[in-house]
Amino acid sequence: MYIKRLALAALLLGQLTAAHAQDEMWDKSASGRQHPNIQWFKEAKFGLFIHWGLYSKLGGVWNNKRYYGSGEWLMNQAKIPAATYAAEAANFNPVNFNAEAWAALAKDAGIRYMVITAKHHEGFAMYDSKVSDFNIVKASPYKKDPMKALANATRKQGIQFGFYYSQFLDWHEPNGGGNRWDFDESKKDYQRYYREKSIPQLKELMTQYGPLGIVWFDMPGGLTKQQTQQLVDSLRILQPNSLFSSRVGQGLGDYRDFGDSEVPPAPINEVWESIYTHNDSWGYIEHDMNFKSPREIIRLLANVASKGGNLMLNVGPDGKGNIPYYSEQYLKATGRWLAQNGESIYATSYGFIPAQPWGVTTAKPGKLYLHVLVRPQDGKLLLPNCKVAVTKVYTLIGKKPVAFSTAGADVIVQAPPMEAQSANTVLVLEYKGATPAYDAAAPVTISAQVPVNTIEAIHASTSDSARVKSLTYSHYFGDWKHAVCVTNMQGPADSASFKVRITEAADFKVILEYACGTESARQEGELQVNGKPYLFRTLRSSEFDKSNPLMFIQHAVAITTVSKPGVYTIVVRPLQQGKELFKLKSIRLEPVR
Ligand code: FHN
Repeated sequence: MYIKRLALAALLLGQLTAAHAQDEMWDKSASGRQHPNIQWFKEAKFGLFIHWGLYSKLGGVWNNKRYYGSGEWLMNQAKIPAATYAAEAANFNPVNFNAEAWAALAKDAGIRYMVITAKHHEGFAMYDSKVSDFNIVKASPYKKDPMKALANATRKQGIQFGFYYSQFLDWHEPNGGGNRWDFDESKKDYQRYYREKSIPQLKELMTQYGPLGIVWFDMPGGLTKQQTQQLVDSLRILQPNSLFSSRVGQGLGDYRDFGDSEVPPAPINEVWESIYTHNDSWGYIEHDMNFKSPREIIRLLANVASKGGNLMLNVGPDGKGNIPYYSEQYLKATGRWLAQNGESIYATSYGFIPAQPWGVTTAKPGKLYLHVLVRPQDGKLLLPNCKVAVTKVYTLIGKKPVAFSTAGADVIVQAPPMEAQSANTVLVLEYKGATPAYDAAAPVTISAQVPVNTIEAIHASTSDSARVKSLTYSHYFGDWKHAVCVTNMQGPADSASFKVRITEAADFKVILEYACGTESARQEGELQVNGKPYLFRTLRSSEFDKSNPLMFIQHAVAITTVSKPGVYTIVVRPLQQGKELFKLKSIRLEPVR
């Protein structure tokens, strides 16, 4: 049977023919055909990404010059000739690599799946490949296959193991994608690259390392949709239970990966994953010390889970095989939080109560988990329009009863005193009856009991040519950021309006958070709160340029007095016809105390 599988796979794979590359958006219908083995992934919620390769040894430095951003792109950033770069393998000897220690760290961190780079764009295989000698066993003094050891150690910890494979970009190969500084792009035969390296290496990885939970493809190219489908179908024969990431390309894959460092602004009914790196680089960079704190990781995980997705957090081990100190410490700290609160993350779906000024929610049948990120001054956690029969509320840790009351369709939970430093305190609300649908059109709650209320652009109703768009830009090279903004507001008819529910009478300082280029600066805009106009003039922050930081300004434009609780409409629009007013990221309301 097994031989037959390989023969059939070879037959299918051999049918790949020349064509143009295009990478279509995720095909929702594809995700509608859920993989029979998808359930473990939906429940896993927290994965560990590892970028480890020859680049790790270089640590973001070449010819005594330091590079910033994606360390795994050093060869490309420094335009290092392939032969010169390949010679570095002779100095790559990760003698400190310890598969059991890495697997134990993943376990301690509460990780449920691990994906490691078997071959990144540099073309260097981190495993014993018979397809190309440019690999850790043949070309480095290490001479061992770390992937074999790590796969075994990881599975021993009960963690799903998978490979990342760059199926198209390969800067070592004349016919691989991406290396335009050594090889003439117009002379490249991508199909030959797929036939001679990419697909044979994928077959090695899928036949020699045991059952793979995931094959994580990246930067697709060089194949048509039909060819990609053929590739997927043929690889499925080798690993029928493995899940393929959507970056296999052409809208295919078993679950959707968002952009790097991107979280969708609201829950979506798909199986999806958000990927972040622990600092600013995927591969190790010795001078990148900007690690996310345990607090940031725990709150990012809660935010991602509250929208129904998985977080796969990346670490970049160095050239000796050491995981960076802060990655180890902060993954362990995250694991300690998960050891006590994991019930509110693992196997949850998004909560039916949208994000509130106090935090976010996740859910299991009959249970709503309240992730309290900001304790209101009066301790009252409003669950607006919470149409369930609440039976009890308690602290997740210690199961201590928590008082709650109902007022109309609202439920108000009286939060107990909390540790001021708590990254995320979880309360559990149990209820009887059906789970209500998530109401994406619910008004945004504004409270005078928290320091700041943020109305994100995703909640805007736009008119005329105004549009809500996700903008991608970068700080360092490859360090992608995403911001959902209201864009293209060029005249009074192009407005963004927001329905908000203000829960107390108070004065609020209104702050517009936007990006504004030179051409848009010094234009007049109008803010309305229930029709009462407040004028402002835009301030210059930065132009929008994907390769540069998009700088947002928090521009306080008004104090507004809310005389009684209720639902209000806030509108922002240009006062005159002109250039785009700005890219509005959020409106912040700070109660004046
Ligand atoms: O180019 C790669 C990059 O090096 C890194 O591997 C990320 C991880 O998601 N993927 C590509 C850029 O999105």
